[in-house]
Amino acid sequence: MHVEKTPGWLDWFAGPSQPQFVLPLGAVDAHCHVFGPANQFPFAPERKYTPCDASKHQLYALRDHLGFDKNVVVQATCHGADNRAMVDALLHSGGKARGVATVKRSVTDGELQAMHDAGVRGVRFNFVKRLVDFTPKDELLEIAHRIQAWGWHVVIYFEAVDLPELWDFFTALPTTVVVDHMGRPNVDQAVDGPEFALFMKFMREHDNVWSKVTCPERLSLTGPAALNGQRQAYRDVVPFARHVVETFPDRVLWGTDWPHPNLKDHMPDDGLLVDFIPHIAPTADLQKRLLVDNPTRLYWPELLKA
Ligand code: 0GY
Repeated sequence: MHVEKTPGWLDWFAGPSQPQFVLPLGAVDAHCHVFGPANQFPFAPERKYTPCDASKHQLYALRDHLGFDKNVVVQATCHGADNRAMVDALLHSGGKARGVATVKRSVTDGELQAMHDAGVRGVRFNFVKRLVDFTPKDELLEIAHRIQAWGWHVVIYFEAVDLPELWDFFTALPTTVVVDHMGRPNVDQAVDGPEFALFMKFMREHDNVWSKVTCPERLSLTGPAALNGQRQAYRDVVPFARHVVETFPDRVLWGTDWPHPNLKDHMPDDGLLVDFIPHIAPTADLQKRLLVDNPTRLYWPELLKA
């Protein structure tokens, strides 16, 4: 079956460079996706975009190339609440991938248990209007209370401008809450300006809230241009991500966001993205917490008990 990609869709970067930054042993790419392949796992009818295929084999080849040990595969909106592609990726990872699902109120306990057995450890609530249709908050709250029984957490995706309106809902969530991409700050504003200050307050006042310090390629206005030939791209995002890492070193995660859905201007070289890490986590201790300790605590806690 051939599916037509969204016009202008950028395919992921083939042949990423070798990062200069050597990832610590046990590093986790804690935000990435699989798309299809569409002939095996069709995209959801209600999707807002149709991507290129991005298979589990390609994801795991990237993991090995970059030097990651494990992945957290997050359900992408093009698959709706049909989690089969993501679960299939987990089942073929040899225990090296955990997942975050999208579910509806109608999900059964048996389905949740099967996903748990496959390695799912969270659900994602998406509030980015270009990506999903609205789901009533009472439905989401009901889901959040149900998945607590499995020890799962909630991943939330929203844009900075919407945080004030969503604040009461987010702070009522009973689980650990992981924010995608720092709540998408506008990086032309000051790090200590009112918008990002609200995000920092959100984390400061709620110690169940974590943040992925991900997606400089999505947030940057300066883009991937290197500085003086250095492998330092997306420089305008550094102060935001570094502030979060240094303030909340035990509640941050990092991921590639491969295969980078919906980028319009450029497709990042994933090797260059890895070289962003030491700029936002400048010490070996911060790097180990960000890349190893925190994701292990959230997704593979059994390894810590061993
Ligand atoms: C991301 C960001 C985006 C897309 C999705 O599930 C998705 O479709 O998350 C986006 O378009 O900003 O985290 O991959």
